[in-house]
Amino acid sequence: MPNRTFLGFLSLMTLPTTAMAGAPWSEFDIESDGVEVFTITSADVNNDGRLDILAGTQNLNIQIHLNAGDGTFELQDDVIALDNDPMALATGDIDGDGDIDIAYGCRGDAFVGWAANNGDGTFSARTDLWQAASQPTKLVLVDADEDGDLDLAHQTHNTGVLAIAMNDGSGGFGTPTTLVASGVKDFVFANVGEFGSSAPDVMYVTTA
Ligand SMILES: [Ca+2]
Ligand SMILES: [Ca+2]
Ligand SMILES: [Ca+2]
Ligand SMILES: [Ca+2]
Repeated sequence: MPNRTFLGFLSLMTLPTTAMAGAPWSEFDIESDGVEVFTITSADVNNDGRLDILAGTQNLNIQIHLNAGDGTFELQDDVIALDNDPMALATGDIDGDGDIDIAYGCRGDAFVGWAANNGDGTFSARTDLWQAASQPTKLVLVDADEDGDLDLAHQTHNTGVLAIAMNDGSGGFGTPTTLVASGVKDFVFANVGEFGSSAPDVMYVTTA
């Protein structure tokens, strides 16, 4: 049976088997170099069939921990150099060439952008797309208009803006359309009803 995994602060915990649901989780250190990590996600960036770990860290950096398949990870530092600290990451094939690209949102300048995967887990120079109303705290790649490419939604800290920009199919994005102007705390895309189309709907929560 596959292990269920839980990712914490650059650590990994795994429940040995699903039959041992009451057993304690085992914890493994992945990286502890003292660099603050703001956000993590996982995706197979080098296309070897194993999920790698991506971390947005202080020092304007996105790190990738390549999964060796034996419970160890190989750090790739400064994979994407930024001008501000990345606070949100999202992964998906943004340019439609079959490999996993990375979208980021930074504090400070509040830029949202992305970088293209060269196919082997190395990345070409980043492209800053737009400046959000304030620091982005969540990014989601979703084909919102059902044209076959991943569109990019963001939510901002404090101001609580929810906005989305449509992909031209090759990673070019227009100006984001504001869906909710303020107060958004979280959101998710899912097709919860046939309101005239099969496209994903967006659900969100706001402050009172
Ligand atoms: Ca991999
Ligand atoms: Ca790609
Ligand atoms: Ca590529
Ligand atoms: Ca689309």
